[in-house]
Amino acid sequence: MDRILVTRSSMPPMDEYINEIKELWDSHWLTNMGPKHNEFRHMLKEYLGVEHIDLLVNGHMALEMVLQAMNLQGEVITTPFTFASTTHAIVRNNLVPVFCDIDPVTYTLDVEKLESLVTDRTCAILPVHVYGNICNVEEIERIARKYGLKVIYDAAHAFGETYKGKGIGRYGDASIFSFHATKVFHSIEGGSVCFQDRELGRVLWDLKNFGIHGEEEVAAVGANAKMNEFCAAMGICNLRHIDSEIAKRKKVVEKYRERLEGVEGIRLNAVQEDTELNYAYFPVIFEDYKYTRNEVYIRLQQHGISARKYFFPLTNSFECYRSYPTAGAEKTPVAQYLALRVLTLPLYADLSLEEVDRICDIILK
Ligand code: T4K
Repeated sequence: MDRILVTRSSMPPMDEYINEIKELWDSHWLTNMGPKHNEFRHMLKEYLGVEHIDLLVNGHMALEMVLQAMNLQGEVITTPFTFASTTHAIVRNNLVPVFCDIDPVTYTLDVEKLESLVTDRTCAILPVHVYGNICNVEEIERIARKYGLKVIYDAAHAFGETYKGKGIGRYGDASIFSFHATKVFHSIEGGSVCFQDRELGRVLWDLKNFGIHGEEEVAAVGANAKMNEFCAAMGICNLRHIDSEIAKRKKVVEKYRERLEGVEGIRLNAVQEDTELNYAYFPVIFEDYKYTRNEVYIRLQQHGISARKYFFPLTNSFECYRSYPTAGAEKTPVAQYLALRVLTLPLYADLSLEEVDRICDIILK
């Protein structure tokens, strides 16, 4: 039997991609904001229902560069229950991460604990819509306004989601999406920043392309974080199929829920109101279940099934963050509790319902 991995990249029909990249052979134009890049950007703007969007080489650089573009200094309040990228982006901008605990139901920043972490050094809040669970955007906005803080959402998991009928990329000062191969929607590698302020967009554009304004003019100290034409072409193809991919994922999630909902000791992701989901991940919390999370993980491995401990360890327990005052998993007990008990089960559009049954049989046996 084939191994089942935690996810599998969606592939558009090969002919479609070949058709798309044939133009690249004809034109010899491969990168530097070519026609595919621009077409993809317009398509995304429409699909995501955002005001402004720019494309970057990946989700991480989108986050790192938007923080840089904001020219922030001081402390950034963030969650440790995330992929390494979120915290790294803060630190690589010479900013200090201040770790806030998470909400036990949504696993996103606990807004009850957020305000007490604001100091006169705080410059921004960087929450994560983890697993596609929407943060408490209203309360985060209220606190940010009260203290004059920027809000940058790591929406790497929340592509295409809406909250109260509004594209999720429209909340905060900026939101980043990841289009990595493992995501609900991908462009092989890729990412984007959605933002409200045109001026921020101009600075970001400089940062991603060496600050070049013309053949003889370099106006800013930029780097290179451009999306190439092959990635943009993949994004264009995948975007044509995104709705049916999400619909297929929904069926997989419904099957998991049917099998696992109500089982003693197993907690599933809470259903949020006013939210249109993308079914990015299927996290399961094993608390007082007859087997521990690690036992389930190993048992699944023995059957050729690779579930993942997203997100364990917490980023505030990484060796490289030891010296930060708020580091230490014990300081964020809810996040620590969940990180020790969570397993994200395999989920992708082509995962068959029979395979979901097999995974659930192994877990429940
Ligand atoms: N913020 C958050 C909250 C994030 O989760 C991420 C990325 C970022 C920011 C940064 O965005 P990017 O710079 O990556 O655009 C994966 C992804 O590499 C990473 O993008 C993602 N988060 C993270 C949660 O998961 P790994 O180390 O678990 O990936 P890997 O190589 O073990 O792949 C997982 C499974 O995916 C494989 O078992 C099989 C499947 N797969 C993988 C690849 C590479 C495919 O089917 N096709 C592929 O090409 O990090």
